[in-house]
Amino acid sequence: MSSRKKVWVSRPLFPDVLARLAEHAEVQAEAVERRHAPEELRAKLAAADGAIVGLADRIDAAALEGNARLRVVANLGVGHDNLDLAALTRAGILACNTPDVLNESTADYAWALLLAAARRVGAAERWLRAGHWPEGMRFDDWLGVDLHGRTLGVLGMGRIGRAVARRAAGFDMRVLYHNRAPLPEALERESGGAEWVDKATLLRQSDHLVLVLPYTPESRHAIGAAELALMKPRAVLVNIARGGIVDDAALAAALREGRLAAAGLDVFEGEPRVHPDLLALDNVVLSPHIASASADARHAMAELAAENVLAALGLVPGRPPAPLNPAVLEAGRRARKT
Ligand code: 8YV
Repeated sequence: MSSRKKVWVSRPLFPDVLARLAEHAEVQAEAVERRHAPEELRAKLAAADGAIVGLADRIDAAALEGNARLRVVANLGVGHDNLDLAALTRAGILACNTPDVLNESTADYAWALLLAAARRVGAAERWLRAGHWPEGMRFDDWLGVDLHGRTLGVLGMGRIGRAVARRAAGFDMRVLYHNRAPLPEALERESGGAEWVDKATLLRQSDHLVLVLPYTPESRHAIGAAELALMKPRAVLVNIARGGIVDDAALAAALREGRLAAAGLDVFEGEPRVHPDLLALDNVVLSPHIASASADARHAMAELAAENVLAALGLVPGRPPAPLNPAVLEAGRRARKT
């Protein structure tokens, strides 16, 4: 039997990253993208020392039941609502994510969605492809809403939120944000001169609102009917954070009834399913959770996940770069000393 550590990779990954893992470990990488049934997930995790998983893999107490082998789970993402950190910590398993390497690309994409939704790019393209242009177009057709000179709101001013805010300077926009606590002044200055306001003020004053907050039980439906009712009727809402932060049915109703100009959504409650009411609307731009999907960002995320696993298993020197439950590392160190 091989004494090499085993690493399971739950999704197809870049060949050079798999080769890097294979220099140090026996790699079992899934060749096809698919969902793993709970029983299969448990079996794969039980047979590995380390795992690289995607957001669709829910790693909770049930997935870890009876697992005596696994030492590290590295998420392919900065968000980690698919990982039950308490269960992983109880089991002495390190959890890691991929922060920072995706900040700029994800912020770029927030602006892509905002611009596309505000200026109706998706609907206009569908109309053109359907051959309607030769039928005639009025001077006052396809009127969108401006970004420049308006107020950008950012709900969730973490690293990605700040990267979104920084870009507002190019559009001469005022930036408001809401977080549990205001940022230090220097960070506000670096983030487009962003000003902290309470959530209701953010909703009332933003011409365009970008959601960049993590998904937690508290942030579920942070934007529902009541919050949408506070927003300006010509506002555009962008969600690049997580499905479930927005009540999709309430949003669809607001968009349908003209209580909001448009929305750009990259994430959905219960994705890959998309609420049928959203699919029926023209004033919403929809994309399949691709905000971090630039070639460079996705590659850097995969590399970081691999380094997390290799370091956690002691196959390369140094600490894992992005631990989520570092108490597990400390406990491991104590155990080795005794
Ligand atoms: C996904 C993300 O990881 O990092 C996150 O939290 O949501 C994304 O970057 C990516 O879409 C792969 O599923």
